[in-house]
Amino acid sequence: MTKILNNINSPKDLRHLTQDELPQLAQELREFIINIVAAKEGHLGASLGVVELTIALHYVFNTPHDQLIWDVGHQAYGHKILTGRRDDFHTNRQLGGLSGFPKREESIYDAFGVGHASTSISAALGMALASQLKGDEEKQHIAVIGDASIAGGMAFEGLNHAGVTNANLLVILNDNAIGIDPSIGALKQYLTHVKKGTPQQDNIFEALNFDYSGPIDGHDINKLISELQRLKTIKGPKFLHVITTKGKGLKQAEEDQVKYHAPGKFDVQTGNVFTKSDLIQPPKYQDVFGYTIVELANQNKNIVGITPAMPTGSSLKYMMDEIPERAFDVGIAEQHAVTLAAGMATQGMIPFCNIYSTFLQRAYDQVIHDVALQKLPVVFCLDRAGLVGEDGATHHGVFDLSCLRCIPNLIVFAPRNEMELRNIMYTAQLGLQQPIAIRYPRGRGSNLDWKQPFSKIDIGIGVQLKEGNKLAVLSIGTMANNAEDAIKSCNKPEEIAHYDMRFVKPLDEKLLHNILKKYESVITIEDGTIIGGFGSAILEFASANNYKNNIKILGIPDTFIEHGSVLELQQSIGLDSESLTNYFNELV
Ligand SMILES: Cc1ncc(C[n+]2csc(CCOP(=O)(O)OP(=O)(O)O)c2C)c(N)n1
Repeated sequence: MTKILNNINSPKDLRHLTQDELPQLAQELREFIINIVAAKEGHLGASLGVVELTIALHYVFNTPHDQLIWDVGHQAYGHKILTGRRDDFHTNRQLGGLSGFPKREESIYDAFGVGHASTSISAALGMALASQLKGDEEKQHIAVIGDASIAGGMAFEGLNHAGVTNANLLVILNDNAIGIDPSIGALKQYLTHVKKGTPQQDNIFEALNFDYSGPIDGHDINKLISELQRLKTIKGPKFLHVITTKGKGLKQAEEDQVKYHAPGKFDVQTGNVFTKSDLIQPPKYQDVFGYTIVELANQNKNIVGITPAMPTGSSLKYMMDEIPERAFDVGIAEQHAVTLAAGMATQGMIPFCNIYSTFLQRAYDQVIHDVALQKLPVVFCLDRAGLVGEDGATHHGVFDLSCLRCIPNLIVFAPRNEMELRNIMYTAQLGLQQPIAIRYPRGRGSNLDWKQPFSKIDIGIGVQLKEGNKLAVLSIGTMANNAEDAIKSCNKPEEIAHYDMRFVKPLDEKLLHNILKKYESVITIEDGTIIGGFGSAILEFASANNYKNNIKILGIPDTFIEHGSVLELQQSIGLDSESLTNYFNELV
């Protein structure tokens, strides 16, 4: 039997199908997604859950003229495949291939670039108001947002504004009761009541002036189509509540929704994930954080843990399981997470606020205004710092060092290995009088023997890792490993000294004076932006102290880095150890 999907090269082709053919197409689309994600990795459960919704939306609406915005965008694989990217989809998330998220540059069907949550309503409303200003009353603007993302602050801000406009906006709530981990909060409880048909309060969305309909079964294509057709004729802000199952169509993905959010490679026939043995591998940094906070919190009753919607990803889950009363998942609410931590710190608690580096960007003013300005001792643990690989430009944690370095009162530290992460966490809860940001990368360290007894780290003190007489390499964080490997492979390793400065702020000034007096040539290496980052700090120090050394800064150039493996991306900007070796060889 020829596949319907093979003939769908754009939504136009889709609109030529009869409604009866659509369930078959849904089946094929699911299989297509499963086959490719099984082999190539990526996000799975969210896209499987919206297969019918995706087909119905492109069937009913006149995309790309009508604007379809996916919140977060990790659920948009079906959308990509139906909008002319089927044959390229096997390149998803690879270097030079399709992005794992909607991206305006990639397709005219990707109305808005996404990756971070809770943006879709504001963006769609902006488009709808623009259409109105241009006198276009017919154009449709649709935001599809999940139940976890709609609880994010900006989504509420968008709803609040939309409700007092008559913009042609349709918000579709894709309610599967789960984000990456189960959704949390009073709104989730409310939605659960609505689903059971026992609304205890007035309808929240009606109260905000939306024309509310639902909840409807998001896997019933015919129902979806007739409801979307009806909504298309209604003016003003509309809200459709759709119930779906994350992972729909793959048994394991429905049953273990957390694991199958992004399962890695799996067996298409059985659905089972291929497991890599953890026994012989060093731990992931996130697990070092997770185990260590439990260990510390068991000894120190003032420690609390906070995560905005990433219990599994951050491994705060270990503390949530073991000490639930002191570990908080606050939902996709980075701003709230930071100010909540600030509030707790005023009362003598020691909050460990774990946020992915890229998502901390959402809470920048809270770090400045609510934490640093008041010198509150919040411990920020910033996971996924540096290049994160396949998630790409929306997710690289490369701005943190430069963004945080300019904030008074804030200590900025980057561990070069697992022990350093443990020890700085230990140090941070001993009674710091100011906030600290600890940024560490995605993935595994290199140390099997990481669980050593704690020892205190002196704030603002760097270390010399290797002696040398001609060139000084100053690294920060896990770039120490690249530098170390690079030096070993150099023609004259004995001429290169290596320092792990550890603290971007405060700088180890005594050590820096020694370095700048001894070495004419200095290279700084960081996996953060060159502009304003660690190397900049060294240059500023040298300039302020009238040193005339030859200082070269290696780091992330002034451009957004796309997706690919971390090694490939490092190679593309000369931060891998081989490129570093070549660079060092030219200087010694
Ligand atoms: C600002 C921000 N914080 C955290 C994340 C990480 N994240 C990606 S998807 C996701 C869950 C989204 O769940 P939901 O909105 O219910 O959408 P669904 O997966 O059901 O489509 C989270 C927390 C993010 N992308 N952006």
